[in-house]
Amino acid sequence: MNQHDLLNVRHASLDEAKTAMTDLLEKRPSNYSLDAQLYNDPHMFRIDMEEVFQKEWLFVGMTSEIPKKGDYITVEIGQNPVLILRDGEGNVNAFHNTCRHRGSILCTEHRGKVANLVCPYHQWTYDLKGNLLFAGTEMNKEFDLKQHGLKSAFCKTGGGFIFVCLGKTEPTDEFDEFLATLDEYMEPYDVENTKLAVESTMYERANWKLVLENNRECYHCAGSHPELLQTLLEWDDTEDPRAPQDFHDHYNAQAAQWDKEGIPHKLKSFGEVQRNRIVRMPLKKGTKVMTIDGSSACSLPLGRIQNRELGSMRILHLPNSWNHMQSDHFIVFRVLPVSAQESIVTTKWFVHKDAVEGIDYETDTLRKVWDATNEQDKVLGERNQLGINSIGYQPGPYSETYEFGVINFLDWYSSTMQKNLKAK
Ligand code: 3BY
Ligand code: FES
Ligand code: FE
Repeated sequence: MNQHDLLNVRHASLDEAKTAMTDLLEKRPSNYSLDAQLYNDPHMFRIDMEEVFQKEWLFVGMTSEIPKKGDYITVEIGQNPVLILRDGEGNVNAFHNTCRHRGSILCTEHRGKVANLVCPYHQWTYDLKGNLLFAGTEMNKEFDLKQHGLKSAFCKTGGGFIFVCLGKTEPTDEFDEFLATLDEYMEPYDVENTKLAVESTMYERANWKLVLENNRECYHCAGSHPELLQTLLEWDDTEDPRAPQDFHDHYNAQAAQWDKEGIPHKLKSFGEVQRNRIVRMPLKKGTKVMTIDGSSACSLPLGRIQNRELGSMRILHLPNSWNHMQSDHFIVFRVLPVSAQESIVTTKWFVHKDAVEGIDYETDTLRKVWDATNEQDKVLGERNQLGINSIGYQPGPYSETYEFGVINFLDWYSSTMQKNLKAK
């Protein structure tokens, strides 16, 4: 436990912390930020990991990152290393990245390609479906290879997005409906024919909920995001009551064109408080994508897209992802908690698979706006954490017009947590 963790231990045991968590969530006013414990206490963090990150569907990556047999990515969900692997039949499967001999991790890189999975410790060898093929010649006679396959995790895909769930059972909410909608809304982008152009990994000294809360509102945009606001309109909904007539006229003109082209755009949300949400929002008039000057970032548009002015299709998946799909590239964001006050934010930019760096696109141009924005958001999240750690912090009110996305997020967190805690 580091110094920050020790300073914030408030409960003698995990059970005591669970009772306190239930009490805090039951009593919380829904339009106020949370009690400090929920942002910094190590027991509370452990409950977040057990009840949310080890039970709910999480976004991990895109299918086009592992296009061929044997391609894999790895991810750490708290202290659970997970392996996502394409098998010989083209299926994407997830396994715990831990050997059935003495537990070493198997794949040591974040991405790669294998014929079989060979443990680096004593070379036990598994096939692409996780079956143990070979365990040397020294195991005793009763040893049964079949009993020592890799442990799998639930894995589902939709519209090129890969989700995993580490729970014992799959959550049965509206997830399949969301996946089907992703298939429909992502069709124009032809994800299978995209490639990862570049990615960034940022370590942030902030609780994962602060990272999400910050993303769920644009109240802070005017004060912090000059690059993003070159192209982004701060409304998060085509029906946003704050938006002026100008915005509605601009949206209606673009939407009419999108309808002609068969480009899905209408808001779809899933779950009572928009756990999943998809909406295509126009960008500022005269801009095409989120570059500094709003011009195209790649000479090849994605998929069947011809109209460069498709705005940005925003896809939200609680608890750990938001995304921006545009005419010539898309950007996916993934948040993974590390400790009560540490998170990792991974951002990946995708372009058409035939696009050539230096000819069709410049990586610097592609990533500039969101590199700047991520850096600004990191600072905001870290400052927020510092203030919350103070004995002077008291939960404060959210604006219902500007911060409805934050209220929705915490409502989802609170109801999911209470449901999962009760289900024990
Ligand atoms: O663009 C985003 O991903 C979010 C939405 C509003 C504020 N934030 C920048
Ligand atoms: Fe994997 Fe020994 S721990 S082969
Ligand atoms: Fe921001």
